[in-house]
Amino acid sequence: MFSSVPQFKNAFLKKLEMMFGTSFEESTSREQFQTLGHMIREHVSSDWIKTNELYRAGAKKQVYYLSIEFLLGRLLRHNLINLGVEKVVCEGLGELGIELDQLEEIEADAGLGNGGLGRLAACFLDSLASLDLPGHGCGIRYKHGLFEQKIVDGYQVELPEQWLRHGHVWEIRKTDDAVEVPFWGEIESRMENGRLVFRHLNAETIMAVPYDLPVIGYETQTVNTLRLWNAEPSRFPANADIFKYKKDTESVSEFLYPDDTHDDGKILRLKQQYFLVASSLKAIVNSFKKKNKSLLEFHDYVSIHINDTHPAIAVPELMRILMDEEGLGWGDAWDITVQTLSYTNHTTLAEALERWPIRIFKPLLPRIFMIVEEINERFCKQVWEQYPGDWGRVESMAIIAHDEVRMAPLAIVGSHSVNGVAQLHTEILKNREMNLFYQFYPERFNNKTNGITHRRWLLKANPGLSGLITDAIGGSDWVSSPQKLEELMRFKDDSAFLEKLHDIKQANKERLAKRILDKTGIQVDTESIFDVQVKRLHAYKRQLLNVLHIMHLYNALKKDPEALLYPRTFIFGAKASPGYYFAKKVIKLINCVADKVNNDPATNGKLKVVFLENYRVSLAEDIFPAADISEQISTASKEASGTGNMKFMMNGAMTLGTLDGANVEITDLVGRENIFLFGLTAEEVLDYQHNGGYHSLEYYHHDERIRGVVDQLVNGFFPDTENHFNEIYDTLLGHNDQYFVLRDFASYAEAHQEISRSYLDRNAWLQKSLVNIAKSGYFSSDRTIMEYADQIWKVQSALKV
Ligand code: 26W
Repeated sequence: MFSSVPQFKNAFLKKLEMMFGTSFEESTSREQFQTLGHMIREHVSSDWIKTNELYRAGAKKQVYYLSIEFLLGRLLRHNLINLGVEKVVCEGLGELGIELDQLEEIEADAGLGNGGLGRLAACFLDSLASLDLPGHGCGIRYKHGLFEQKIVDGYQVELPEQWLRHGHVWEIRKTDDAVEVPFWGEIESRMENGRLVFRHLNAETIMAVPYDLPVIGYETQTVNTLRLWNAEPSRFPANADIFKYKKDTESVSEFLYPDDTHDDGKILRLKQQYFLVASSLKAIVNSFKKKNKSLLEFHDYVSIHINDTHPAIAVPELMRILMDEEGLGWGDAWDITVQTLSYTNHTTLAEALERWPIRIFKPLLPRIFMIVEEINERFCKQVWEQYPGDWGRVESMAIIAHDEVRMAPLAIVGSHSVNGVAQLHTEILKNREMNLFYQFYPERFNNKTNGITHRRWLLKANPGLSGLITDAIGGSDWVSSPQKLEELMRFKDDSAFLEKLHDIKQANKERLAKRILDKTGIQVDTESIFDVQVKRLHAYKRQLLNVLHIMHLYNALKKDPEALLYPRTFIFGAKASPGYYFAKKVIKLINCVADKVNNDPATNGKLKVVFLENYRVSLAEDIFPAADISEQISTASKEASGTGNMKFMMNGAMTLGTLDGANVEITDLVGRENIFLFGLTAEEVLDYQHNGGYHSLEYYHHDERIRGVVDQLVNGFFPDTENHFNEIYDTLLGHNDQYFVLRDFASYAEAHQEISRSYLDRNAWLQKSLVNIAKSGYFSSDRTIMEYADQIWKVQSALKV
C-alpha cells in the first residue's frame, strides 16, 4: 500500500472510509491521522509476526530492557522514515491537500518519562531494532505521562497530561497475556516432599494487562516490541469496598512519578516497581518455557537489564520464580539470577539513590522481603569472610541496614555487570561512590558511554542538514553507519560547503523564531547567537548560573551600550519536579529576567530571553537544530552523562560546558579548540566537598558583578517580587552555594566573551560547527547498543547465522 503514490492515495482513502464511515471531504485531521497510523500498523504486522516467530523458534538469546520510563515522543514520522515510505506518504497526502507536518501535530507525545533516563531507553529501542537485535522494552502504560507545564505569572503550574485522551494508535491490547501481581497478605511455609514450599495468602492481586507497541527498525524487517503494562482490577476481594479496590488498583498505572525526592507516594511507587518487574518477569519466563529448555540454561537465552535501580526488585523476584515456582535450590537460582541480570547506574546524587523503609517494604512484598533478607545475609557473610573484623565495611555495603532496603547494593550484588553512562561517571562510581563494591567485584564494573539515535535527532529533526550530509558524502550510508559522518571533515576548508551549513542553521533558526513568536509573542533576532539550555530543572544543572550571568550582561549593557560583543538570544526549556521548591523559584527568576530584559529599550536588538513552556521530545526536535550554543554547565562530577549535549553537537552547536559527564568525551573528540570549557574540574569539586575551603561569601565580596546580581535578587530590582527570591539568595550566601555557582561565575562569564569573539569570525565558527557534526557519530546509540550487546548481554543479530 506504500509502493507508489497512487497506490498509497487509494489505500488511504479506502481505509479512511472503512474506519470512520465518512468521506474524505468530511473527515477531520484526527481521523486522517488515525487512518495513516492504522495503515502503518497493518503494513508492519507481517514483519512483526515474522520477527516474533524468529525469536520464538530460534535459539537466539533475547534481551529485555526493564525501565520505569520510556520517553518516546511522537512516532508517526519516525515510523515513516524507518519504513522508508516518508516520501511516498508525504507526496500522496500532498496531492490530497494534506500536509504531513500538520498531521504530525495531531499526535500526542508519549511522555512516559522525566528526562534523560527515559529518553535513553527510547533511543536504545530504536537502535536495537535498527541493528536487528532481539531486544524488547518493558515498561508501564501510565495513564498520565509527565505533567503538562503552564507558566502562569512566571511560575510553573502543572496540569495532568492526557496522551491517551484520543487513544494511542500504535498500541495493541493483549488481554490474553494478562498476568496477576500479588501485594500484601501473609506467607505460609511448610514442608512438602522434603522441600520448603511457600504460599502467599490473602494477597491483594492486581491484573497486569500488556499493551504492545511495534518498534520498527530503520530499513530492516525487524519489528521488536515495547510492552507497557496497564494495572486493572482482577479478583474483587470479598467484603471489600469495590470502588476503593478499583481506584487503588488503577492508581498503580495512573501517574508517572516525577523525579521528586520528597514525596509521600512511597508505597505507590514501590508498588509500581514491583508491578513492572513481576509482570515482565512472568511474561519472560513464560516465553522461555515455550522453548522447552532446562531452566538451568535460562541465562543462555535471556538477558534482563535493570535501568537504574527502579526495577532492581527483579533480583529477588527472579529468585522467587526460580525457587518457589520452578523448584530450584538457592545455589542454582542465584547463579542463574546473577548471570541473567545487569544494571546501569544513572546518577551519583545521594538523594536519588533509592532506599525503602522496611516498614513499607516488608508488609507490601512479604515473600520478596524474605528473599532480600537471605540475599543480604549471605552477602554480608561473604564480605565479613573477606574482610574479617571490618564491621564498618559490612555496614556500608549491606543491602539492608538502618531499617531500610538499599536498592543500589541489591542491584550490584544481583547482577553480573554494573555500568556507568560516561567515562568520568564510571570512574567516580569505581573510585568513590561505589568504591567498596568495586573492590569486592572489580570485574563487574564497566563503562558504556550513552548515545542518542541519530535517526530521530538528526535525520528526522534536521532534514536540511541530513540532506546536505547525504549530498556531500555521496549517499545515505551514514544513516546505517553514523561513524561515516567523519567523512565531513574533508569539507573543513571548503567555504562553499561551510556557507551551506550556515544557510541551514539560519533556516532552522528562522523556523524556531517563528514558533517562539507564535507561542510567546517574543520577536527574536535570528542573526543573534541562539544560546540554549534545555533539560530538567535541577540545582546541579545550574540554570541559576546561566540566569545570573544574563542579569550581569543586562547590568553591563545598562552601563555601557557597547558592552556586548555580539547579540544573544537565551532560550530555556525546563520542567521542575512539582515538589521541588527551589527549582520552581529558578523558573520564576528566568521569567522575571525575561520580562525585564525583553521590555527594556536599552537592550533591544542585543539581548533577548525566552522561556519555552512545556519542554518535551517534540519541542526538543525543533530546538536542537536551531542552536548555536549548547549550555552543559552542571557542577563538575554531578551530571552522569547528559545526552542533550550529544543532540546539540550532532546538529552543529558548540558546547559551552564544564568537564562533566560526556562533555569530557566530546572534548576528546572535537579537540580543545572546538568547545568552550570553563569552571572547576570534578577533582576540584570533590576535593572542596571533602576537605572544605570554599566560602561563597568571598566571591560575593570580591567580585562586584556577582555582588550586583545577587543583591538584585532581594533589593527590589524585580518589581512586585518582594521576597520571591530569598531562598535563592540564601542558597548562594547562607548555605555556602553547594553547587559552586559563584565559584564558577567569573570563568563562565569569560567563556561567554570568548564565544562572542569566536562567532565574529564566521568561517572559523562554521569550521568548528562542522567538526562537531563530523565527530558526533561516536555518540550514536547504535555504538552504545553494540557495546551493551557484545560486552554485557551477549546477544547477536537475529538475522545473522
Ligand atoms: C528518585 C527516583 C528518580 C531519580 C532520578 C527518578 C528519576 C531520576 C532521574 C530523572 C534519572 C535520570 O534521568 N538520570 C539521567 O540519566 C541520563 C541517561 O543516562 C544521563 O544522561 C543524565 O546525566 C542523568 O541525570
